[in-house]
Amino acid sequence: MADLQAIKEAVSKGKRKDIAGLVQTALDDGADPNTIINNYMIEAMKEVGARFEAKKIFVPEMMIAARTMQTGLDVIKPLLEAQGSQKETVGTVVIGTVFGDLHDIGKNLVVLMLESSGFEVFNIGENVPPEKFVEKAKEHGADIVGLSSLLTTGDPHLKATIEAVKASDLADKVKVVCGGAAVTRKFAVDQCGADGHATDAVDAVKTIKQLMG
Ligand code: B1M
Repeated sequence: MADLQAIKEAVSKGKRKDIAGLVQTALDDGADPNTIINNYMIEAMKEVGARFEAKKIFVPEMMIAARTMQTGLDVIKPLLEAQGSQKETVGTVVIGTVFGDLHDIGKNLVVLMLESSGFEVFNIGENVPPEKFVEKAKEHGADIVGLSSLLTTGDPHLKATIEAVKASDLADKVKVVCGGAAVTRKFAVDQCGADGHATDAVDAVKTIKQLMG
């Protein structure tokens, strides 16, 4: 019987050696990959964030938890990728984490969900300056530019990136979608002029499909 709570605890406590086995056992027992990610791994990271905020843990522990989650996701990834492999490309997305921000787990989950929904995705990494988003969107003929931002200090960079896309000759062709724990719809869409905002990876797929018409 799958012990999903043990997966949550392993991520939360950074038990990296245990996580792959626990996730594989859960999958073998028929657990749904999305449930494992959304209800257990992401919840564990929320706990980690709360403990960090309360100064009960520090950056190294947060890093170990992140690596543990990544190791668990690596076990699930082939399953999600297989879901998307037969579909035709429904659109092209260039996605990155904004300048100054090194958080990548949420963005990588969005990438995984988009790919498994038939999108061609170019993941341009973390700490990405505005001009690189524009350059890569042109290079890959993107329909969508996706911005991920986890730090409130990223707000000016998010704004600058949206402005850079809107000021370029991509403005008519490309829609900008933002997400990440630090980003609100009010800020991204109402104040900065983004075309869409998504709260999680599933919502990102839904929002992007809606914007593509
Ligand atoms: Co960081 N960190 N961190 N951290 N970290 C947060 C974000 C924080 C909220 C923790 C806290 O204080 N509670 C806080 C930010 C506070 C703020 O700005 N308001 C914080 C801080 C302060 C910092 C440092 C400044 C700490 C320091 O050095 N003193 C530092 C900054 C480094 C930098 O980026 N320059 C830092 C560093 C790190 C680590 C490197 C140790 C590590 C990241 C490792 C990595 O990513 N490879 C880390 C971690 C792990 C976290 C927490 C604990 C977890 C983040 C995570 O991976 N969540 C985080 C606390 C939290 O978020 N509760 C925290 C799981 C992931 C699946 O969720 O990323 O939210 P998330 O993605 C979701 C949605 O947001 C959405 O979909 C995803 C899937 O559902 N989404 C999108 C994300 N991008 C999207 C794009 C879209 C649509 C949806 O469209 C394009």
